[in-house]
Amino acid sequence: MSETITCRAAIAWKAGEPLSIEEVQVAPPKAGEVRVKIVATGVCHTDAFTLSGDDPEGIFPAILGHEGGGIVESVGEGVTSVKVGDHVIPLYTAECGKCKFCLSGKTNLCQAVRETQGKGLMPDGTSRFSQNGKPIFHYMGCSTFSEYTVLPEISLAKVNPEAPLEEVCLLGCGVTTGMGAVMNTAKVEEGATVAIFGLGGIGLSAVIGATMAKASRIIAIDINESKFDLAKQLGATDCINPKDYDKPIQEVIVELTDGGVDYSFECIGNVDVMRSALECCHKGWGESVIIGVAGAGQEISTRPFQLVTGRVWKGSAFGGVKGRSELPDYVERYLAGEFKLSDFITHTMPLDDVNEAFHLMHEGKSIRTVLHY
Ligand code: NAD
Ligand code: AHE
Ligand code: ZN
Ligand code: ZN
Repeated sequence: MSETITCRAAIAWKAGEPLSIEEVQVAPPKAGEVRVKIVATGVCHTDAFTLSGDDPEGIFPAILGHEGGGIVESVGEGVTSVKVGDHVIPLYTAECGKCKFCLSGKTNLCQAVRETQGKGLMPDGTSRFSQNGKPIFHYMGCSTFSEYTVLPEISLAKVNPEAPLEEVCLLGCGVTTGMGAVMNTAKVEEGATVAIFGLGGIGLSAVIGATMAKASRIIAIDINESKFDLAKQLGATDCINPKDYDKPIQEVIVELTDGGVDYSFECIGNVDVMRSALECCHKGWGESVIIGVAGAGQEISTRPFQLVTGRVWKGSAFGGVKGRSELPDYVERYLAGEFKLSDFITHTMPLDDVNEAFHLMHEGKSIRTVLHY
């Protein structure tokens, strides 16, 4: 049986306050659990969203971070699918293979540990994190802003150890989400027209997905034009800044595309843009996928006629990807050179500088910052 580890972690004590790097205690993994030494983690906009206080599930004090890569340090009783030394990617969407959701074959949203995860706790209803005896909450079941973290076995994807964790950590959220939304959720087909709203880590990954799907036109939309170069490099055919027009962006796109796009993706978390993304879709068949996460109390709206006349509104979590059975193959495809991750890593820094990573994100200066431990 392993011992409690004291290590450094970034603690979110309160909504809206900077994280604080402090020592925490990480208890040994219980039955069915695994303790992981985090090697690197990306910083996703969802971390900032929860820290802002807008997340209805936000709970403090907590250790944020959910886009990590690490190495198994110890395993609890009964754990069989991973062993000490394995390289793993933490999953905020577990895959138990047994629950109604897993068995349905229709969704990646395994619910086996979702309820306790949403309360910042492990499946037994307690936390493995504490500081001088006072519990600190987990976050999205991952808490990768800590040198060590504990996850349920079913929340770990075992990946090829040849893959650099400093890069494939991005497959723990952003890149898989964007690519998966295009390929699994929308199932964009060759020749289709696509509009992607928001060119952060998620939107640019959706551009990669659309390029791989051989979409004929990939319209990339952002109010920050510094994102356009990389979008074009990844395959965007048109880059549009809504601020350049004096009419709604959906009208601009409908005109550009002879009636609207076949597929659109909202990768921002702005409910007004979600409406634009739906309404820029082609009558009769256009599908819009919401990926962005909107704050507590916010709601989407459109004229029901938009749906009556054949447009479809969908959402996608983690790109519809089943983490344990499908994520290892994303790592293999990355290793085979099918797509690059280094393009996304605009900044790397130690965990100590996590607040700078948030600052760069809010300033629109980063795509992804990767924190090293
Ligand atoms: P990001 O901050 O890196 O990128 C957001 C981009 O949107 C920026 O380039 C910004 O300039 C642009 N933008 C902001 N307002 C805009 C507007 N009005 N019109 C056009 N562009 C605008 O964020 P990210 O990490 O790429 O995450 C994007 C969203 O996806 C967030 O809401 C995040 O919480 C969510 N997300 C969802 C999932 C999921 O599984 N559904 C997974 C990861 C992230
Ligand atoms: N807690 C929020 C919702 C947050 C949310 O939608 N999370 C996405 C992943 S974002 C990753 O960067 C997700 O997968 N949701 C599905 C799930 O089960 O959480 C709220 O509104 O309560
Ligand atoms: Zn994320
Ligand atoms: Zn399940």
